[in-house]
Amino acid sequence: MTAKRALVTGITGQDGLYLAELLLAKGYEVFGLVRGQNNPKRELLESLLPQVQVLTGDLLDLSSLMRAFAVARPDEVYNLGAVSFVAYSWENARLTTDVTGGGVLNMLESTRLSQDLQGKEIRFYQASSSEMFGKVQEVPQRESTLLWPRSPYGVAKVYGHYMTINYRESYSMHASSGILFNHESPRRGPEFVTRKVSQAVARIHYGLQDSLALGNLDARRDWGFAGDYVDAMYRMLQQDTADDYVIATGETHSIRELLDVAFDEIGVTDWERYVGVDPRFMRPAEVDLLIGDATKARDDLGWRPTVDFDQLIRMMVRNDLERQAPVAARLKDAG
Ligand code: NDP
Ligand code: GDR
Repeated sequence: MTAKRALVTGITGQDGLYLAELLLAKGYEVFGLVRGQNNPKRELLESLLPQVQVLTGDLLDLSSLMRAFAVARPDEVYNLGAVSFVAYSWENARLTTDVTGGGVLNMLESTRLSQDLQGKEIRFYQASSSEMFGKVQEVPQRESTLLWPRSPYGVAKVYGHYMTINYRESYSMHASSGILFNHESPRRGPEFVTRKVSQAVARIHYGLQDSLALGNLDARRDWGFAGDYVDAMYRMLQQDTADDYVIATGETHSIRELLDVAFDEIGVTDWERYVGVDPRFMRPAEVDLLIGDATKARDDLGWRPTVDFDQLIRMMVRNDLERQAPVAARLKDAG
């Protein structure tokens, strides 16, 4: 049997790397879209996963996407590329709208046209987000919960989500949307709160930094492990029928609880002496409470999370302790 072919956008991001590993392990030929003429993350991708075939392209550039589809001739497409940092989306609202929202349309249209050209079905996955729920309308949030986004990022994701549904309904495409709640890992970008905390805790442990400035400590999120969540993406595209699924742990925790666990890993119980609140990290509008109901994914996809909040945060702190150890050793040697 010939290997299935997958095209992944956002392959240099946290989820892209985990998904590429999963697909390669399943025997897929994986093609990854990388943007920019000199993207430093390309090197990292190529050293980590040399089997991935890199294609250059940008979600803003339909011609580059059509070219990537012509080369990859994919059976499955995972659209993970996005401007994904919510705080940044207020300062770069147009760019976020174009990439995170408009990029989905470019990908759907490329999929539709390539499907006609290739004469075979192409299954499509859209990386939708719990940020679409925004202002709390229902607890826990499920597929039918009213969407009320609270950031330019959230609004752009709603556009992509409905466009995916629209292509499914208009053209009978196998287009699924995963409404994923926050998921983290040692590969999480340091701008996101879990990694910002795990990195700072490790540096505080080694005396490399003595304080940590954060924003809203009362926000609550449903945090899971990225490795589990990419498996849900894959499972969605193996279904006979495309659909939308909430992917979440069903547990919610505050930033304060995150700090409790992260500092506990280095034996510190009074983290208040290190942590300060800085208004620069407060958002113009906040999503106060996210907690997801993934019953549909459990029943239809057989998916469930394998890593809980405590394990996840400790995994991240331990990884940052390892990463910071050589820095601390160099500093000690120097003086
Ligand atoms: P990351 O921020 O780690 O990765 C984003 C990826 O998008 C990077 O590979 C980035 O490339 C790429 N990208 C950005 N702009 C463009 C562009 N113009 N053209 C092509 N590619 C582009 O995100 P995650 O891996 O965490 O998330 C993956 C997807 O899932 C995103 O769409 C995100 O919005 C969504 N999501 C994430 C959740 C989470 O908790 N992680 C939850 C719900 C949804 P480069 O490396 O060059 O910057
Ligand atoms: P989020 O993740 O906005 O939920 O989006 P992030 O980790 O940035 O924020 C989570 C919560 O923590 C609060 N917070 C801080 N956040 C950051 N980044 N830095 C701080 O200093 C800080 N202090 C408090 C935030 O206000 C917020 O309430 C992530 C992204 O991966 C999106 O792409 C994805 O769609 C959603 O998760 C689901």
